[in-house]
Amino acid sequence: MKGHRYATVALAGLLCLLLASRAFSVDAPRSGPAMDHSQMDHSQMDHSQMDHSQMDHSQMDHSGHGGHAGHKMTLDAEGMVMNWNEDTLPEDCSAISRDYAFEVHAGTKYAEPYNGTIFGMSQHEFRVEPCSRITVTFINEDEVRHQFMVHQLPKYLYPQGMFHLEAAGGATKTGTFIVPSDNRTYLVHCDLAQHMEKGMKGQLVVGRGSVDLPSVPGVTANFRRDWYTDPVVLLGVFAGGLGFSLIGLLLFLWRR
Ligand SMILES: [Cu+2]
Repeated sequence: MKGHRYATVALAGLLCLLLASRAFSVDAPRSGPAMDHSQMDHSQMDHSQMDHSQMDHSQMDHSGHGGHAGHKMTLDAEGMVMNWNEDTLPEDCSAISRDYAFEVHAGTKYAEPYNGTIFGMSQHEFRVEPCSRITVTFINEDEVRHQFMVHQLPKYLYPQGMFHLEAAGGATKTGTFIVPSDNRTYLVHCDLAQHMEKGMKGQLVVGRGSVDLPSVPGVTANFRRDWYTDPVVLLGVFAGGLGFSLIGLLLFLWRR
């Protein structure tokens, strides 16, 4: 009876070892200062507010580009651009450091290099300097609708912390936004059902970035790599796993 329990301990230990060894096999992170887990909190991404029915016309700024920051949106049959910002600086920036223009193609064709994905983008990682201005031209080569959505930008500048392009099948949408000064990694994704899970996921790395997001096709492994990037944690898991395995195994053999 007892032997059973010890065997379980040994098994748990082996499992830890397996996890640790898997972490070792993944290439080392490029940069990883503080692990900002708060940033990973998906519950903060309130998609309930994204309900299209809620995008009533009263919220739309029909004054075009002349309006104040945020609440800016254009919507037509081809798609939409929401919260574009080409001239209002984030509070922590004194000037625009640099201008970037990314041409992002979306479609099933771009998923081909990545196992287990159906949708993809022509690039899944975007590296920019802090306080830079980014113009994205989003070209949808599929027949279904796709989105290019950036999350957790400052809310005083971008309502819901979001910059959002949406292109109908075959359509192209262009929009511009300015990132703040902190080193941070932002989630880029398509929010249509199952599209992110099926490959439409990317990361926007500002400066040195903060964490690598998991499961970004061609960029990060399919698990929370940031859990394992701290060598102390890694060694702890490894040592713990080894210890549990040995103790469990010894007790199991001894009690038999
Ligand atoms: Cu999509």
